[in-house]
Amino acid sequence: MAIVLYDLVGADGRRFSSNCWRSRLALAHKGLDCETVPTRFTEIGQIGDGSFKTIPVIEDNGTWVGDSWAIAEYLDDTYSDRPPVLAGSDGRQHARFVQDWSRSRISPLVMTMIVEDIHAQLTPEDKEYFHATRSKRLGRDINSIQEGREERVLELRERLEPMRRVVAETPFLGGELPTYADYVAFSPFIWARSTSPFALVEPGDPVHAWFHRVLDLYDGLARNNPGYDW
Ligand SMILES: N[C@@H](CCC(=O)N[C@@H](CS)C(=O)NCC(=O)O)C(=O)O
Repeated sequence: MAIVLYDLVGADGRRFSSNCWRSRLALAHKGLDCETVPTRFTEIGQIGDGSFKTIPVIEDNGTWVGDSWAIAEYLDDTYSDRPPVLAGSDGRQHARFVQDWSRSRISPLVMTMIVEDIHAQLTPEDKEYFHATRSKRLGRDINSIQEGREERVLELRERLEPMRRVVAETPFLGGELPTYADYVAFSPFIWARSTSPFALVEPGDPVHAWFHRVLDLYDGLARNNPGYDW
């Protein structure tokens, strides 16, 4: 039976959640069948027993797991006969470092470059919800936050230097083959590509080439999602 993944969607069905894409790629990495349930922000509270505040959430034959990291651990523990996505304890530590680096140094900066573009992709109910929650979270109205992104993207590209040096040498952060570390680092990029024409990286940058390698994985699973080609 396919594993069910509750996946965040925009008004036209595009999948744009950085967190959900990590789990979607982890499932593909392990060759596990996955059935996605398109879910809007305002529908998350209706999932399962109603206790989930965020997605991704998976349901696997009656077992419910929320939180992308917990899902990756659950998949490796439960399907240890398949390729490990976290790749053992070293892989786990590596992915943990990349996740915390990306969450503290990359995603918050990317948010300031695409928050209005995300809002534009939502249904009316989700627009209202997103505007209220993100303006509160960011401490000001989201409608002015993107200004100056042309300058801030230079700062972002500077912050990418540690991973740029690795993917200039090996195809993936995981080495010759991708691991969860790649899916974590990829998540803010697919978030942006799915919602915004504003290019975070440009051709010629090793990070851009790596991004396109991950877009092509699993028969172009992420590339086939509606988005902007940069
Ligand atoms: N720690 C969670 C965070 C998940 C998360 O924040 N997901 C967002 C979608 S990208 C969400 O569900 N937000 C609900 C909301 O803002 O109400 C994970 O890694 O899965």
